[in-house]
Amino acid sequence: MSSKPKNVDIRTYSVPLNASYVSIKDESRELMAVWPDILRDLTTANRHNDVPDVTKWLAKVLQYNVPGGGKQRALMVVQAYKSFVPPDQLTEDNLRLARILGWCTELLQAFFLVSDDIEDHATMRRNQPCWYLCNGIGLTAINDSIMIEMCLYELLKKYFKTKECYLDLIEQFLSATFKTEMGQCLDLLSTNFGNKPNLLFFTMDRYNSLVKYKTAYYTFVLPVTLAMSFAGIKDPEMYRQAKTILLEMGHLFQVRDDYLDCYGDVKSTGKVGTDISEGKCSWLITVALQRATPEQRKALEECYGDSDPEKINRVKQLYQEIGISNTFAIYEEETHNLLNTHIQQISRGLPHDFFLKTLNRACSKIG
Ligand code: GPP
Ligand code: MG
Ligand code: MG
Ligand code: MG
Repeated sequence: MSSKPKNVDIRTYSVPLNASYVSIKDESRELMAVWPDILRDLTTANRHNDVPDVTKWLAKVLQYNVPGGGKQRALMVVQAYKSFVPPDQLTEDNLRLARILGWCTELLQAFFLVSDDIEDHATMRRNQPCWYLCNGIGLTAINDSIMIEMCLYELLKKYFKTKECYLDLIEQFLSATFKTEMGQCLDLLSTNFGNKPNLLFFTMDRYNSLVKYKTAYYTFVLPVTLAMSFAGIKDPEMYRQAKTILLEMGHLFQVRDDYLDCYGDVKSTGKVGTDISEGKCSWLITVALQRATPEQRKALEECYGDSDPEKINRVKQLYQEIGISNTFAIYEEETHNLLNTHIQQISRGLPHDFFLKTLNRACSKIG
């Protein structure tokens, strides 16, 4: 005789799952399988059917800007949830909710990227033209980015409103958003609004604050602490230790992003770098300034933050003379080793395996 309770629809019946390892590729497929439902939730909601032009447009905005990336943040939410949740709560229903929470982080990311590409005068994102450059959209993309942001709160409300963690999830999203915007502000102030940047401000201290705020919180801390909250974790010390490690990973992640802006292959990054022409306070220029001779510094001052291709090439040439690629390789190796050690040192039942896998996936070594 079957032990299944009577009158239960087996499609939604919540049974604990075998927490067997699912590869990232499989998890990415599982996430994609949820996406059509999310798009439908956000664009065919009954209460907006009096503005069909908007919901039609929003569907286009979301489809172009949300699902096409690596989904690193969503994957992190799901993998963290699987690692943190007590086994008896790892049900198909809860996993689906973790995937929806993952899509909320991807909506936040899409909101940031649409805005960031306008602000950075970028041309390509995820191997396609930036949204603001499509069909004359231009600065109206600002409104699209804000709509994408609000979609995440619509989703949260629909699926988490009755959960104990609902308010905490909202507060986490709001707090990470504000931090990211402050980091972006520091990033944009450094460029001196298209005038020559003042390279005296490009110190390692400033760089460290900038990447902590503009990248590390929303890319690493947020996905993991959202998953911890949904998994019912309350111990503040667990959050504190997780945050320390995740901020370090976020730093390495942005240093890699800065390196790839100059040295990455467009086919694999899907974007064309603009850091030198925009005069960004990137890791490369910050380290170059620390090591430059007075002559090299003078040349950097003259050429950095200019869109003239000759000046951009001169900066790249100076990076080569200063040996920045080698400095990066050493930094990357040392930071990886240090992070591995720090992960071994965390306690309070934090899952080492999850942090090691996250490090190797999100900050995998270049070359
Ligand atoms: C990465 O900077 C940081 C962000 C994308 C956050 C943007 C925040 C906003 C509030 C708009 P980046 O410009 O180096 O990223 P990329 O190299 O992907 O353009
Ligand atoms: Mg950018
Ligand atoms: Mg930027
Ligand atoms: Mg970048």
